Amino acid sequence: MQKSVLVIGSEGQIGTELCDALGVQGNRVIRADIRLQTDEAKLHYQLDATDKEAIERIVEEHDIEVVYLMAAMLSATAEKHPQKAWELNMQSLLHVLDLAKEKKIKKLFWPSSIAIFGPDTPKKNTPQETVIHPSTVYGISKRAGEMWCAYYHSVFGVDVRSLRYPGIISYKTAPGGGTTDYAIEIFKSAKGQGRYTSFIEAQTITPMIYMSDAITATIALMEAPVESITVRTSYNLDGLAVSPQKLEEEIKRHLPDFKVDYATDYRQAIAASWPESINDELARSDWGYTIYTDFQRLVQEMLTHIE
Ligand code: AKB
Repeated sequence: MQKSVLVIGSEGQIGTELCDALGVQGNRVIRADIRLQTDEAKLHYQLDATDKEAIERIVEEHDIEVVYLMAAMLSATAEKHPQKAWELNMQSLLHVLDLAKEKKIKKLFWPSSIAIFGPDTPKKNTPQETVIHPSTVYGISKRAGEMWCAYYHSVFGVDVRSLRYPGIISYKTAPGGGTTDYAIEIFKSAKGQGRYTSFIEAQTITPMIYMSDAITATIALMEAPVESITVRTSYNLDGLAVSPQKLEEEIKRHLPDFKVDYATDYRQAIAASWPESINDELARSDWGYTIYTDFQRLVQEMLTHIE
């Protein structure tokens, strides 16, 4: 059945591809973003995600059932603008949680991140419940958001669902301000200049997934029957173990002259504070999380499509 869904942050890295996928599924997709959309064929609003009344107007005008709140300030930028990051990441979430509490929407998706984990979290096969002491502003906001989601679910019965996304690698829309962005820049440089300067150390591993797997997981979670959702903070999701060195080696199989130089900066400490691999048993057993794109295929796809 056709649903009206609102995607806030529709012009961002995940938002653009999520809107397309939701549209293909037959939903009526309303896009909202602080950035303007130039394609007039798309139903789009310019929206500040911290403006509750503006969100509410769109929800009422279009009889929105489901909201995907994808607007956020990511880890690297948030370290530069802590106050702004906190305001955007928290206010926007509390607004949509309140709309769900007031029964103006039925269901809500909100992304968390592996950034909720900190340097003292077990690095490998990180459990769903473990030591969670984030060391970044972004991580703190995501962990606080998870707790708000669990609170609104248990106290007000809000159907809010969430994933702890690993780094997401994609070619359609560039990410902005994340630490894992290097894993996209590297492909652009490989195809452009044949050389890349990495701000992350060669052997620092973080879990990452290809965009199509992130979108499939998001939609699977949102379509799962309510009784199968056992995690109301946010689900752990593992990814492929990616490092600059591994990317360099695999890209070289396609472009033998490619070379990576290293000039690390403050983002190295952020990446090093995150796990290398994640235990995602619950995501797999509750609603069937699967990674379809392996590392070799991901690299091949990125080199084929990135401009
Ligand atoms: C970032 O690098 O900030 C994001 C994330 C891991 O949540 N991609």
